[in-house]
Amino acid sequence: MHLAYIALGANLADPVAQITAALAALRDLPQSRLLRASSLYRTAPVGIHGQPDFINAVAAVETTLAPQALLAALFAVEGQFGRRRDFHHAPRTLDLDLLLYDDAILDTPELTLPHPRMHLRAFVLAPLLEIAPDCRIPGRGLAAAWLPAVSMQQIKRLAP
Ligand code: PH2
Ligand code: MG
Ligand code: MG
Repeated sequence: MHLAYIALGANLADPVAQITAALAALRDLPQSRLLRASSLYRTAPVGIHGQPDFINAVAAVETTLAPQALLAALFAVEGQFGRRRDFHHAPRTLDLDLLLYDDAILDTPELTLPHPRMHLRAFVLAPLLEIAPDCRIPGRGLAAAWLPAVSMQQIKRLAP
């Protein structure tokens, strides 16, 4: 069994409904079990301009899928949610990013682990720390130690 963390994000077409439905879809991932899901967070776009706010969350999944197979399963769910890849950082109905897979460090064209920008994003760190307060990012130490550096990024936890 392996432990993976997945970031969910959406900023199109009723993103609260998209992320709620996506969390339900993660329950149906093959060879996997959804262990925990964070609250939903409303977050200002990071690194992109002139787009609507995002809804973000993080989920913990136990899986026997290898990292590449898990990534393929996540892409399949994005497809079910009508994700189109029109251009880099296009607004999206659903983005599922593999953040962590055990303490794997991996750098391939298809997949980089840990996710290379996760420690710079409040919209990842806050929900991740909600469900895994002691989480470590391989090569970067405690996830919690990165939170002060992103405190200017606007994020708001939504009432459950
Ligand atoms: N995803 C990005 C880029 N910027 N900003 C927020 N707030 N939430 C996201 O999910 C997000 C982003 C690329 O995937
Ligand atoms: Mg992303
Ligand atoms: Mg993505």
